[in-house]
Amino acid sequence: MNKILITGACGQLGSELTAALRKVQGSENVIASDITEPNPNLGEGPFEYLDVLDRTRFEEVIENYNISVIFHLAALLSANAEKKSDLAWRLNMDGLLNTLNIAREKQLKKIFWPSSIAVFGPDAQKIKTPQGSPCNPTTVYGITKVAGEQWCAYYHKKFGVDVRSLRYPGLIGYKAMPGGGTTDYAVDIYHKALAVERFSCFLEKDSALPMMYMDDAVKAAIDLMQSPSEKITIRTSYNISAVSFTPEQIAASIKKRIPDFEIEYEPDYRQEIAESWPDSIDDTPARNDWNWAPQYDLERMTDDILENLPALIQKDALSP
Ligand code: AKB
Repeated sequence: MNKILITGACGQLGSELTAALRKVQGSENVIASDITEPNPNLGEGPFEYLDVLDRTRFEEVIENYNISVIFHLAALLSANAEKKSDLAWRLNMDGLLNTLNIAREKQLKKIFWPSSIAVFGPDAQKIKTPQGSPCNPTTVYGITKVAGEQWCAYYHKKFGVDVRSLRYPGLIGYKAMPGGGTTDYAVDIYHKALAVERFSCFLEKDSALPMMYMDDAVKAAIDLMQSPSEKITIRTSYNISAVSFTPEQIAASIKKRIPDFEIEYEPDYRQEIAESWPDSIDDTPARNDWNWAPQYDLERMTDDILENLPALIQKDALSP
């Protein structure tokens, strides 16, 4: 059984990926790590305090647990990266390079690293952006993701590191909150709707963005990592797509189930980031190479969140 390390495990994707991998691989084989306290969403299992910029400590954790696979998720997202560009470059680049160098030196089996639709900029095809569209981002986060993709392809070609990657769209889940992203509004909106609060959206009502429900995001990472190496023809990062919607469309989907829900639009600096990204993504290579297919559209996602989130909110309210 492979021993897996997840960096940034307390984040939005990390929490749910850790819990899912623990179910599949056994709790003791999945080591969660982060620079914050572990949260209950991770489930039972080992946790290590790990700053991925501390190479010595990183290697120590790899050795102590005999790790052979890393899901390296620790990063700053788009909105935060615009505000803290130095930190974004250091964390997003040096964290990845530490991971790739450790993988190379210790001959680890596999690495997963998330890229993003943020690799695309205003010159990319806006609708159904193909895999090979130009990657000329106008955001700090996008620049780190394009550079990261090139490092992944380089380490694979030059040193045989089996690193695999997905260009995630905005991820929507109800268990863990995102932080510092441009697509975060699509998570917050459900919380405000259930709290019967008027929701102020930081994007314009017609800003379409590619999005994905968390169950699909977790499944995509696991499917990609389980695919035979020879099936992986793209070593920068795969486009993957699920749904695409505007704030007005997600609000309408909620209003169908919560008729009193109200939304207003107060676009801020994140509007410019959103405008530089695609409206929707073409993911043909992922579908052809490793049979990628999403399970959730907007309506199914809204049903699932509005069915499960109330119980979670109540549990949180009751916990000390
Ligand atoms: C963000 O909004 O920064 C992320 C992303 C699209 O990569 N969710």
